[in-house]
Amino acid sequence: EDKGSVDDTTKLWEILSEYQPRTVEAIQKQIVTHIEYTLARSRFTIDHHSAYMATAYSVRDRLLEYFNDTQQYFNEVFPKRVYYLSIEYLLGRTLANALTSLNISGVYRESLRELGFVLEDLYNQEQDAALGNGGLGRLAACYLDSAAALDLPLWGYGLRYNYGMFTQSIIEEKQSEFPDFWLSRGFPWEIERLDVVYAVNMYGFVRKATPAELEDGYKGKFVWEPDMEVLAVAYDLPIPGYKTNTTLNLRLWQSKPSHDFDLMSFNRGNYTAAIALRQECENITSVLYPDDSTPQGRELRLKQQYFFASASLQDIVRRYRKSGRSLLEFGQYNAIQINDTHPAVAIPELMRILLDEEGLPWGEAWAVCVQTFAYTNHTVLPEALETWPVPVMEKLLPRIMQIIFDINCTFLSCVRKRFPGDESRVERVSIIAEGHTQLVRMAHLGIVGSHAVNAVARLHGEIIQDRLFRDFYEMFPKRFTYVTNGVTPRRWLLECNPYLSHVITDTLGSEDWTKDIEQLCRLKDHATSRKLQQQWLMAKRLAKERLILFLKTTQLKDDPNPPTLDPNAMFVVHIKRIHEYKRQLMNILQVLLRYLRLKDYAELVTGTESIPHVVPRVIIFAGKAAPAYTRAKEIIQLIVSAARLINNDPVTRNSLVVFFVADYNVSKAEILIPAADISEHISTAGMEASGTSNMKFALNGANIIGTYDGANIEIAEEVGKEKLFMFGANAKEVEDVRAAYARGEAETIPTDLDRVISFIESGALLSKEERARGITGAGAYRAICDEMRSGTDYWLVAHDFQSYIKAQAQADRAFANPKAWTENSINLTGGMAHFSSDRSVKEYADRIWKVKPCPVPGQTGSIEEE
Ligand code: 8GP
Repeated sequence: EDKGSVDDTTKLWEILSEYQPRTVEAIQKQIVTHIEYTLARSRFTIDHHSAYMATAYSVRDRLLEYFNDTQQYFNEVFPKRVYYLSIEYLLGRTLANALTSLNISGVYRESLRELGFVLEDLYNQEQDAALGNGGLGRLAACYLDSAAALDLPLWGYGLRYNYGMFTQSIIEEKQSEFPDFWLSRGFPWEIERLDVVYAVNMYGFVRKATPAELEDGYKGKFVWEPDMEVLAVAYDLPIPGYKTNTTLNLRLWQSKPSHDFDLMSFNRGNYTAAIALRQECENITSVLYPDDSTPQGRELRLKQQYFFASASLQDIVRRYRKSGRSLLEFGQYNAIQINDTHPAVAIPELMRILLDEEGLPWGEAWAVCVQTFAYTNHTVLPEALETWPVPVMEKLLPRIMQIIFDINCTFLSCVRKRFPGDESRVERVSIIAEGHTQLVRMAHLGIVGSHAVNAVARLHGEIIQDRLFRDFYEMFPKRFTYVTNGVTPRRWLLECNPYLSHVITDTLGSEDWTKDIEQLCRLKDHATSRKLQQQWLMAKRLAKERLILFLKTTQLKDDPNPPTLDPNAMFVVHIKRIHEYKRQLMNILQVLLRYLRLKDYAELVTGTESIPHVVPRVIIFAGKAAPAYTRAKEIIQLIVSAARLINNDPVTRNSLVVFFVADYNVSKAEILIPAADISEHISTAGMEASGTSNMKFALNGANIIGTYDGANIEIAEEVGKEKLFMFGANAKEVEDVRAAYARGEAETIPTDLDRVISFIESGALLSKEERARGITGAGAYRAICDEMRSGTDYWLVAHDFQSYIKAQAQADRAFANPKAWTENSINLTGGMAHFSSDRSVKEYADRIWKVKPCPVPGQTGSIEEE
């Protein structure tokens, strides 16, 4: 390695180990320096965005001080390390988070104030990093935060997509998708590592190694002769630990062509072919989950996954090898967590490296793999149980396919030994599904190649053991476990809800709860205190006012006749991906019933300003539908058109307001969650693996209307189920009901539901434009109405409807008593310690990864300053 030409590095070290001062004056100078030298702006061209960028660069400088120390310390101590491989990271914004972690928000606020900027205004200049889709990606982000706070030697690996999750707009009451080019205004937090580059092989063929090659030092038996080579370039994102010196790394790979497009061919006039190759390489990290409805799209996804797995594994192995330790001990020093099946191809990739590049015998290489890997399943829905056609894999990754066949062969011979004559079992568990086209089952590969397979909540654990992976559970009972998800209390309470955080700190006498979450339990001792209740109500009110302001300046900006938004109303929030199993449909149908009932009631009490004895509600939906998911898009349209009808009805508008907030993302969640009185987690039982927003809401003192599903069950146990509004069929009952439906035993739909469906069928929700086009009746909602009327709807909306209405009515009654409501709310927050991601990550570290914290010793300019 080139160590540079300096002989005496004393001076260099001296300066390097100095931390930049944290006085207001010093920070101001750093910010201004970035304005002038990094951004090349003059004092006449400083706008909010450049002030944000310069501030971000100056904060990044400080992050790098910790980052460098941390990485150096890990290299010296060489602890067992964890690598978290995830195709998604929903990070959200960074500035507030970094300032909170480093404990320097105050001094930055002051520095900026004197420069003429309000820190909070700059927060809004930052675009969300939405390199993910939903729960799985946000969980990965929470786990990074906790791992850093707990001083665990962990790195995340992911992909640096050029386009994040699509931007959602509502046009003519429908979802439209636009590309989310999140990098367009620059991303100041990352470090481009043009020197950390790996070549990833694709296509071509495999042949036996020749005697000459073996003599020459080639260690493997086979040689992969690729037809294409793609380069993976590293981009590092420092992940600061809250109030600790540890700053971890999230390394994201970007694809790049390995030879600049063929100049010769270009000069000969093959312009398109030359550029096409370049494009093909760059496409690999251009979007998250490329459309897989075409064979090319499916191949691109597999390419993306292998690119990700190979670059990460090469990097991990190289780091380990530098220590000079034996590869046989690799699993004692490295744990790799596979977040769902997307990175599962990492298992045969590690085998490839160990066999072909390191020359390990099969048995030893396999033992290393199983010791190293662990796999998390995040859903029982088919999207997490990926399969790849063997011909596609064979063409793209010939050596990997060969290794998978070998893994399967060895595995199946174990199965046959354990269960002689049980060929149907062999067929069920095989990594290769037989059929017209053979398929590689990535979940099976994940289970066979890992020492631990975990679910994300207790019920989900039972379901994967008893149903989804039952045969595997019978073979490897010890491998299966669950770790109930958690959320980081830093982003999801301390940062997003400064009002409530102040009240909590004030009540508990210190801010220790932000790190030692068990402290929150002590809130329960004060739940009946009048003083606390008043402060608690005030905090909720402030959060609601912040949300109202947000709605007024966005959603309602151009509305000539906006509905009045009363902070005393009950705010009900339903935010998550739009999916049939999450049953936003059931909610909007319930809202329409409420509307119809209000109209009935208003007829009886005409002449009054607002309808007496009714708890006014503001109901907010948000979430994105997958672009190809027609039914989910119809549900959005139904919500938006219902909102239009309801919000414009002068009779009900003081008692009921409905919003669909477009383009849901992490930073919108940070405004919505603190303002909620109630949140909806109403999935068909057995379908929501865990849910994590339920935890975020309860942490912010919002109640839950929920089914006996995922983590709702454990939350109910923790806080007492009488404190929540639980309803509906449980997972076992759902199975029984579905079995009855399958036998042809349809249910009669409840009268209330029938009323709502008839209302939709009457054409009440049609827009002016739709009417003008001659559309009548249910219009776009025909299929939804028919399904509801069938009496056999798969998601049990009709079946659960009545008990859902009852739960809603209970909530109305409870909200009418503010004292009891607030006491309950305090107890909810007080009961959430168990759902901190600090607890979850500790469980992973102790039970699955077997790693210990590796706290980085303090330096000057420490975190303690504020
Ligand atoms: C989600 C689950 O739906 C949710 O219940 C759970 O809380 C979360 O993962 C974290 O564990 N699953 C996904 O986001 C998911 O399966 N995404 C698909 C793209 C695979």
